[in-house]
Amino acid sequence: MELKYGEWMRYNIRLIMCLMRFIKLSMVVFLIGCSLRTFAQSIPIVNAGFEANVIGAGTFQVLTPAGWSRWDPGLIINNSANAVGLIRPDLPQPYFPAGAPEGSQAALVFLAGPQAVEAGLQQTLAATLQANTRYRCAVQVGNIASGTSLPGSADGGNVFYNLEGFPGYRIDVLAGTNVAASDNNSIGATIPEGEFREARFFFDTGPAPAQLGQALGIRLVNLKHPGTTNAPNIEVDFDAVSLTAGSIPAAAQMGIARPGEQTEISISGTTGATYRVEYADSLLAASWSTLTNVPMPVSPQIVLDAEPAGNPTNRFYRAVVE
Ligand SMILES: [Ca+2]
Ligand SMILES: [Ca+2]
Repeated sequence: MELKYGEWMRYNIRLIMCLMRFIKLSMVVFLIGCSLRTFAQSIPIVNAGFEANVIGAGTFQVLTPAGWSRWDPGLIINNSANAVGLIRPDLPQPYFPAGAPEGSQAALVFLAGPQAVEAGLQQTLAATLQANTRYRCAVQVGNIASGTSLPGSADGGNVFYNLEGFPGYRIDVLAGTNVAASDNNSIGATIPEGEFREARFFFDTGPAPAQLGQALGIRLVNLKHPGTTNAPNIEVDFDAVSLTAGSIPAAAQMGIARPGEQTEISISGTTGATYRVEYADSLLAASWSTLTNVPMPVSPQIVLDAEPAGNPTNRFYRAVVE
């Protein structure tokens, strides 16, 4: 299952709770409860930040990072044209001018050979798939920029690489040998050359998932989408891999009152979750504004909204699980 953010919104908007008309303001207020994400516990991942094998400052090395193994269905990794390894962009260099997003190092999957076959890294975790659980996965994905290698790198240094373009990535969460959920390059086109961006997605399990009790796993893939001579689409980099598990939060239950010049909104939800209260002047608004984030140590919680500027005739509220 793959859900992009916009799809989460459509999927999770579940109920319109309340409609009240305030004669004084000629203001119609709607409340909507919806859920997007949940609080959660972190699942241990060995060497999740690729810092365990310390390599020379500013260099890259060809190796299989500790705790990880190769994902190589086409048997193309030869430690030359196609390789996995580490990069340490902690000196001035063109590859990632801002360095690694976590620690000093990131993983690399370099596929410069002619084979149109994916490859990458994977790890089987100690944790197993549970029922009635929301799993959330987040990974920093890097689009390396062209540059010349520093001395001490696997190639000896002073070698120029044309790394323009981006070959695409996929992140799989595994349950046994099955893929439970994936992010198939959803942000690939948005990562600038020389930068990282966080890819994240979630999935829920039902009361009796087919892979119940089987080991979870993470797979980080370079899709090897073909490029051009000028932009050959060679390398994807990964860092800060995380997977969390938590209860599936309930949609917010909302109520409303108008005791004075402020609108009083009550929110009931899952204890431990945080709900983001948003508003808009139209239910069809392209974007909603954040009123406040509401932690839920106990339920319900009350938030206030002052009389809106500009005297709008309608205001809609919704609560989203943060
Ligand atoms: Ca790192
Ligand atoms: Ca690139």
